[in-house]
Amino acid sequence: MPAISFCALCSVVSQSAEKDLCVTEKDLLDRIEVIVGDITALSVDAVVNAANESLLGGGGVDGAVHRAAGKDLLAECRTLGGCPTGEARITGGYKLPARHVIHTVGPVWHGGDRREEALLRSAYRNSLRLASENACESVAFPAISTGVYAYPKPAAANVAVSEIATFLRNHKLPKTVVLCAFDETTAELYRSRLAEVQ
Ligand code: AR6
Repeated sequence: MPAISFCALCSVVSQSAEKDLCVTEKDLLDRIEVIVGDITALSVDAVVNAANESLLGGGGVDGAVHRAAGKDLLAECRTLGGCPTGEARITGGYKLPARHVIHTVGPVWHGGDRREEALLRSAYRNSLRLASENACESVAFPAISTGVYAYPKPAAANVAVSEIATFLRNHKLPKTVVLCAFDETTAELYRSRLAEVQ
């Protein structure tokens, strides 16, 4: 008979003393995957695009997503009328292997006193909500705001992992979230943040 303890994350009584986590928290960590690569190559139900408020394309991930999806993506984006920072919109994936693109707009980093963290949290949360509402079982995120928008990578990794974990605790969908880093440094930040909750 295993010792009864409290889960270190959610405080639910756990029957398993292993790593002091309850069964639910172990399942949760199995649902988050870290990879290094190009998000446009992923066969997931939805890829998240780090867009700007116009939703009409740009550089970085946004440029790569539009190039790979083809001009029909831009045509659908034109019908959306933009997207405020912290919100998200969903479109088809067109020539991408992904069925959908979830376009979200992260904050530009101004030093941290212009609600940047709240806006980045909201970008992750609203993207996950759209994925869930559209029956997406798998969704992949780039490191939103950490390129042109200059959000510090360690702080952004904390926001990503904590918002995704909170959402998955309360929702069955998406079943899997892929954190798609473009560089090993970012992947290592995700892994160490995830290890803290293990
Ligand atoms: N796959 C995965 N990650 C990528 C890829 C890729 N193909 N390309 C870049 N990254 P950024 P932001 C990483 O600048 O900071 C655009 O012009 C990159 O290394 O794409 O949110 C939009 O139109 C970085 O870690 O997005 C906006 O104007 C991360 O993705 C603005 O940039 C995000 O970098 C948005 O800036």
